[in-house]
Formats: sequence, C-alpha cells, structure tokens
Amino acid sequence: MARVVIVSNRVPLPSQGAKAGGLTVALRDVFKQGALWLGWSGEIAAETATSAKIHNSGKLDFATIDLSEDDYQHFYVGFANSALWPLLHFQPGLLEFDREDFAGYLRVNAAYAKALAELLRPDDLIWVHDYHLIPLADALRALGVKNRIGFFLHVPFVPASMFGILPPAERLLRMMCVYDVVGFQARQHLHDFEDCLLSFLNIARQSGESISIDGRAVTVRVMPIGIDSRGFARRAKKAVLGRTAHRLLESIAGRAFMIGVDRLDYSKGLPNRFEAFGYLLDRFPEHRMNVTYLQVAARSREDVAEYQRLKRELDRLSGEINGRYADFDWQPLRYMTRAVSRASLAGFYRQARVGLVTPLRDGMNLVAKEYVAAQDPDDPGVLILSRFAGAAEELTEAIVVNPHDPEEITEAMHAALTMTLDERKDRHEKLFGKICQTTAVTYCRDFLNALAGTATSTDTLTSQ
Ligand code: ADQ
Repeated sequence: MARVVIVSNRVPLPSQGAKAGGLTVALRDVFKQGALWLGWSGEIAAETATSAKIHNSGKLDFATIDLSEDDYQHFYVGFANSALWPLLHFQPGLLEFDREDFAGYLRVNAAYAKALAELLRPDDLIWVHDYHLIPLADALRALGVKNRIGFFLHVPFVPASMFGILPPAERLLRMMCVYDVVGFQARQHLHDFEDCLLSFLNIARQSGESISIDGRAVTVRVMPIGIDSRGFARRAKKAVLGRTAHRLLESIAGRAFMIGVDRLDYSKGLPNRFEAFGYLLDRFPEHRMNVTYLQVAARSREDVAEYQRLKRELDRLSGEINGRYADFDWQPLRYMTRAVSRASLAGFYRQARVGLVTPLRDGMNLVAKEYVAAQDPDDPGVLILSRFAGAAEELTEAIVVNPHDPEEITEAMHAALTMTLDERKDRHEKLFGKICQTTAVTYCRDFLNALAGTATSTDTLTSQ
C-alpha cells in the first residue's frame, strides 16, 4: 500500500502535548502502514525554512518547518485568516486584501512544497488540508512532483458572485484544479465551487464526479468529515461519572443546562446566540432561575484584530445579560474563554439538555456531532443547529434554525427545553444512526480511495 503524506497548516506534534485529534484517530489504520505528516511547527524563526525538521514517532513521522515573522504575518494572519477565512464564511465586509499578503501566501506554499518534495517517495499519496494550502499542488508540480495529490476543504465554499470579490479568485480556482481530487464537506459547497468553475473558467462537470481541465481529469466530491461516534459516546458515558462532571452537576443545582462549545470566532454566531438567550429570559419568564447556559469559547487567532473586537462584544453582552437577570444564587450565563479538555467536554455535553450550535457559516461543525454522540439514549438532550453549518445537510432531526434571527434561536431554545422525552428520544435515535454512518473512518477511507483511484499526473483523460 502506498504511503500517505498529510499536509496541513499545523501538525499534532506529540512533543508539543498535542492529543490525538479527529484526523489522527481516523487515520490510525492508515498510519499503521507508515505515514508522514508535514506542516508549520508553530515556531517563528529568522527565516522560513525550506527543509523540514523530522520528528520520528513510531509509524507516523512528523516533518515541520518554521516560519519567519514576516511570512507568518502575510501568509497566516494576512491572506489566510484576513482574506480567505472571512470570504469563505460569507463575510466580505471583513475581507482585507493586500497584494503583499497574497505574495506571502504563495511564498509559504512554495516553501512547504520544497520541504515536502525532498521527502517524497514516488508512490506516496499526498493529502493536503484546507484553505491555507490551496496553491500547494501547483507549487509541487512546478518542482516536477508527479505523485497523486488531493485537497480537502474543511471550510465552506462560496458562489461566484462572492468568490469574485477576491482579486486573485481566478488564479486560486485554477490552482484548486491542479489537484487530482478536491473534496468538500457538503453538497452546497461543491455546488458553489461548480458555480465558480462555470463562471470563471467556463468548465462544467459533464458526467460522474470528474471535471476536465487542460486534458486532465479532476475528481470533485462531497466527503463529509465525521467523528468516532461510538468511541465518543463511551468517553462521555465514562466522563459523566468523573470529578469534573460532578462539580458541574453540583453547580447547576438541578436546573436545566444548555451548552455551546466553539472557537472564539465571528463565524460561530456567538453574539446572536447570547442575544437569543437574553430574549429567552425576557419572553419566557418560566425559564428564569431554571436554566443555566455555559458557553465555552476558546480564544483563537488573537493576532487578527477582528477577533479582539468580537471578544469585547461578547464580554459586554454576557455582562449585560447577567447584570439584568442574575440573582444572588443564580448566574444565567457562564462564559469562559479557556479551552476545556475533550474528556471534560464529553461529560458536559452529556449533562446538557440543549446543545447550541448556531454558526453563521461552518464547513461542518464537529461539535454538533460530538454533542449527539455524547447523549444518554434514554434521556437525550436536543441539538439546535444552524442551517448554515455543513452538518445541517445530514442532521435534519436537530431543531434547525436561521442563526441570523436571534428570536428564531430563542423559540428553538424554548422548544428544546420543553420537548417531551418521546420526541427527544426519537430525534436522537435518528441523529445517532446518522453520525455512526458517516464517521472519521469513512471520511478518510472515501478520500484516500478516491485519491488512489485517480490517474497519476502524467496520465491524461484520453489515456484512461
Ligand atoms: P473549527 O472551526 O475549529 O474547524 P469545529 O468543527 O466546531 O470547528 O471544531 C473542531 C474541534 O475543536 C472539535 O473536536 C471541538 O470539540 C473542538 N473545539 C471547538 N471549540 C472548542 C473549545 N472551546 N474548547 C475545546 N475544544 C473545542 C474547522 C471548520 C469546521 C470543521 C472542522 C473539521 O471550521 O467547520 O467541522 O474544521 O473539518
């Protein structure tokens, strides 16, 4: 079997205390055959490296490169997170385009390509992850790399009218078409990508899952990411008996409990969710004193100015809600910006009667799947899910809301808090069945099978 080479912006280095995340767990079987994972070390150095440092870790080797401060600013803070991220999350008002950032983005991708090319074996399958690395295949091909290369986009894609706002839109689209396989989280994202292909490059998918560009075939497919649902369910069942879960249980003192778990990011719709909670206490007084909402919002990308603004806004809103509704023995909204361990989260999800997942846009949103997996099937909680999360294409038995309308979220909160046990069980059973169908393992298998099944870069459509 060919070796799999993963490339992503960050690598889960065990020496930096990284715990096995979704992708690592999902790829465990693949890693048994030996694998390589390349990405940024998280370190800033005087110069961006073009040769990787190798960290041997059993069957899975890690290769990391350091970035210079200048490249970090232009590539990561600049083009990736101040241009691509807001645009791909339908927030053109937040887009900050700068030609120097785009040049830095291309430069860092070229450095990744150079570092990777030195480590490649001829039959390696290269699997590139996410929006930071769109130009990587193009940079590898420029170095003469002939391996199969696939790309998976974890975030949404946008229609042509939106993508065209980005000055190098057409160039980026062409770069995506250099890959042999391009995978998306949801049908809507693929649909929007095809809209861009037609509008900018006059390319339409003719049959099956292939598009033809410059005599090459590119497989384009929806492959939703999943979790180890049964494993997460076991973890939650165990965690709920632990000390942390017990502390939480004591502190909520028999009240209904709602939870939200997100990175502190403007795409996650947190201000609207906080407002919705304020309206709940205002319009449905029966919930006052009787419900506690915990929002875990781990700080992220603090170098990007927009994230600092969001944090101030949430500090203000949480203060306002607690100031207005709290009593001396009840704090309605608990808001913390520290990350919480996965084990503790699993227990918290299981204790929560309502899981709040209301991003304005999201590629998939794995919290939605984790929340469903963690529930007690005999007394499950209710998932409130944004229709603009990729997860909503599958998880239709959640209460699906438009996150731009805080009052719709309020009504969903009230419906979830008052839902009968029979209805909760019925919805949960269907949702759990779905998250056991599409798992982390099926996601990796589908992607790698698609990649292994493509022609090598030297083959052409006509020679197949
Ligand atoms: P993220 O935007 O980071 O990921 P998400 O899928 O919700 O979003 O979370 C990824 C993981 O981080 C989950 O396992 C979750 O438990 C954990 N996590 C999130 N917030 C946390 C917190 N406050 N404390 C501790 N852990 C937290 C991107 C895309 C998503 C897509 C994923 C995977 O934006 O749409 O689902 O990649 O493809």
